Amino acid sequence: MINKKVEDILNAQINKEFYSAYLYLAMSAFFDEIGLYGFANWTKVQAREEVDHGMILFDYIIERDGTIDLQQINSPDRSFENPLQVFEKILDHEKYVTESINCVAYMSDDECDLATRHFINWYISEQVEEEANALDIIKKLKMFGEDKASLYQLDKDLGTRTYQQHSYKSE
Ligand code: OFO
Repeated sequence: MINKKVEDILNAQINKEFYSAYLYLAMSAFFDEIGLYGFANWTKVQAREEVDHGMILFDYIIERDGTIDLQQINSPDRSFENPLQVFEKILDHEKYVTESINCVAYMSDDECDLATRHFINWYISEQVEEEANALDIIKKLKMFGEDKASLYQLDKDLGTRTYQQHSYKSE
């Protein structure tokens, strides 16, 4: 049986992961509208990964004999202007999610829930990767400036990203 405070913070995290999926889908639609189909692909694949993040939490709560509490998902930000601004928003959002995951870790420690403390390590590592990915693309976009040929090449590169289902137990 899972501790109530830990259960609550995990349920709140499910909501944040599904919000992340909404946010990336909104970004994907924006990129599609402006004809950057590789960027649209990259953000759509990321949206699917975010759903996996939510589902892994969902399965974990059930495995611990907890209660699922699905909360309302807010509409995502849609004030997008250009690729650099979108990826700066992504980095800010992922930093926020990292803080949120850290709070789950702190809560697990406070409540002496070592199973959740162990479980959440996977998310801590995942957040390092998510922030690094966003930062990498920001650096490239800043380096290219107004160079359309480089943007075109990056769009092609981001178009090669493929979805692979994330699964906590298999990793
Ligand atoms: Fe689920 O990591 Fe991004 O938001």
